[in-house]
Amino acid sequence: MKKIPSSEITPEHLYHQRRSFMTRLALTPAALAAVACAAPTQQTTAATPTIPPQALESRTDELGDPLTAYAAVTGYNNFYEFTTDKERVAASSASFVTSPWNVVVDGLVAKPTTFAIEDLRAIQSEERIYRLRCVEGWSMVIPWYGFPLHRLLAKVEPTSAAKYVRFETLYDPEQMPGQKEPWYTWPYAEGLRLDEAMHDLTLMVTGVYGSPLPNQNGAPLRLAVPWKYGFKSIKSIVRISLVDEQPTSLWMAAAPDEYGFYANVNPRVNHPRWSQADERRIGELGRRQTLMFNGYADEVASLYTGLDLRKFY
Ligand SMILES: Nc1nc2c(c(=O)[nH]1)N[C@H]1C(S)=C(S)[C@@H](COP(=O)(O)O)O[C@H]1N2
Ligand SMILES: [Mo]
Repeated sequence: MKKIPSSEITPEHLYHQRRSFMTRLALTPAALAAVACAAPTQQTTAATPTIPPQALESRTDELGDPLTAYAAVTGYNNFYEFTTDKERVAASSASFVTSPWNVVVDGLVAKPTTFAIEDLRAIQSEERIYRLRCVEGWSMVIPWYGFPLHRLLAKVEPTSAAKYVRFETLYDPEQMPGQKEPWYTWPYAEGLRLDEAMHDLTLMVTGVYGSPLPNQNGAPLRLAVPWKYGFKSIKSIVRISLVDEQPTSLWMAAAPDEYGFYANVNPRVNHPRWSQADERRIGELGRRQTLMFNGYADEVASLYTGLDLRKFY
């Protein structure tokens, strides 16, 4: 298999912007002007952490890999609701309002409930150092803080008809100017099979690096599914629904041939436009081999026994 140098890879958003160029041309000049003016520049107002994050950077994950620098974790982000420029997400999301915040958990459950974010923060939580592997070919090691999703699902009691979990990000184009861009189906949505959602590694994240989650990382509540590509880790969640049909994620809707429902990190199944065999760990020179299930195979491979991972990518 021929490897494509990373410099030749078109970032996913540019590619889709090109593909959707006709849609964009259909906009009126006034609408185009509004889109162009929609991304305000804000000063980042980082909350003062109790522990300086740099004091925590010397730690490692269970493979002995060092944490990615705090500056990169909070300064190089994907959050298309704000901007597709990774280095500007922090500034563009600085004034995003995340309080008050409610999360609806509904669908095929015995006890549908609307939780205030404070109720979710009260669920027994812990720090988890996870690798995040973006589908674009870079990765980070991030110390999240949060609770396994199964602790929340236990409170609402999924019925026997529930087969999947669907997650949805806030829809608020005034605050999230990216949602005015027509080439994606907003709000951002993601999904997991119920057994994936119940797995203890599946974390609902409320903090990072010893502090509450900053806006750019998906405040006040985001998902972390460490054996899947980063795009599954949906940010700023307002709804979690138990459903009986496989949810369609924003990425599946945008390009079904490129982004499947499973999105398990797999060095043997390439993206149609680039190799997934290796990755650039942010802060390191050179590239690393990508590990099957992002290094979590011992924990999760059994979820996929008998599943053709080329077909169900
Ligand atoms: N709502 C929403 N969630 C999202 C995204 C997004 O654009 N919008 N980007 C995803 C992608 S592609 C990645 S790699 C991770 C990045 O998380 P981080 O910025 O906290 O590292 O967030 C994921 N969650
Ligand atoms: Mo990503």
